[in-house]
Amino acid sequence: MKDAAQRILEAAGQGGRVTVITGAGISAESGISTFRDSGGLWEENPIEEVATPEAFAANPSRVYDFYNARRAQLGTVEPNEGHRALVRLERLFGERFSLITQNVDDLHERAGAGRVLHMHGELYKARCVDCAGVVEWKEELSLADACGSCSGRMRPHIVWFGEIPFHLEKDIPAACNGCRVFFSIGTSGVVYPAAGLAGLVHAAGGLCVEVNLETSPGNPVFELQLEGPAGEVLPALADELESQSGC
Ligand code: BJW
Ligand code: ZN
Repeated sequence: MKDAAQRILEAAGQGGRVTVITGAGISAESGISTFRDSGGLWEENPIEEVATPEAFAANPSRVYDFYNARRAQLGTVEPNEGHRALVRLERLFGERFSLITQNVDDLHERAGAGRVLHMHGELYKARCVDCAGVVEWKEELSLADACGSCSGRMRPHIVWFGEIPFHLEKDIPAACNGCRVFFSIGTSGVVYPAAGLAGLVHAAGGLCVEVNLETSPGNPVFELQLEGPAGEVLPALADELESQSGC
């Protein structure tokens, strides 16, 4: 870990941008299922039944049930050491640090993260299908719920397949342009455009670091691969980065 931390600090330099993207793997140790691992969410819930606009149009109750169950479970889990270690990295790098997540849970925020760019939406929000108004939503959502402004149908504030992820116009490009160190943490890297961000940073000469239970062998984008549970790798990395920066 000593050498990894040294390479990261060298690449980040004095003013370089440090950007993190997280996926379902970082919340796995909190008890939230990933999507594509064995026993993952897609096994019992096929994508075409729960995570496309067409699925919502054809059978909204099925889609509401899927997200109602996940929203209810979210209230029973806590952030883990991986989420907390990223807050230490945010403190270390300050304004130079950005956090993008594909996750729809709020565990980064509950661990103490500042600004989190939720590119695939948020479980604790609902959106009006007609006027696109977004509201906090911690309860069950159903066909009976109507928008407070225009009486339209409410849907989960989630980016389904075929829909355009959030923050792509300004904040995600700002986090990735000129980024010197990019961390890809707990994601299988198969869903685009999220999966393409590391490649953009690599092409522009930034150091890309993969943290995963099983790192991707031979992927030329990731010059540094730290294999293991995020809840163990990230605190160890934060210890080294803090110690080598004299914090
Ligand atoms: C650990 C660990 C531990 C475990 N420690 N690690 C061909 C056909 C059709 C469509 C496409 C196509 N090619 C591209 C597309 C587009 C499509 C896409 O990418 N499809 C591919 C699957 C082929 N993408 C889209 O449709 C996106 N929109 C789009 O492209 O719009 C067009 C456009 C974009 C930009 C500009 C202009 C136009 C939208 C994608 C929406 C994704 N939504 C979902 C579901 C909604 C959220 C929810 O319900 O929660 O988001 S899909 C699902 O996958 C979810 C996740 O955010 C996303 C990524 O999954 P993630 O996080 O990587 O989880 P897993 O399970 O895959 O991996 C977990 C990893 O953790 C594993 O690697 C483990 O090893 C690891 N792990 N425990 C560390 N303890
Ligand atoms: Zn409305």
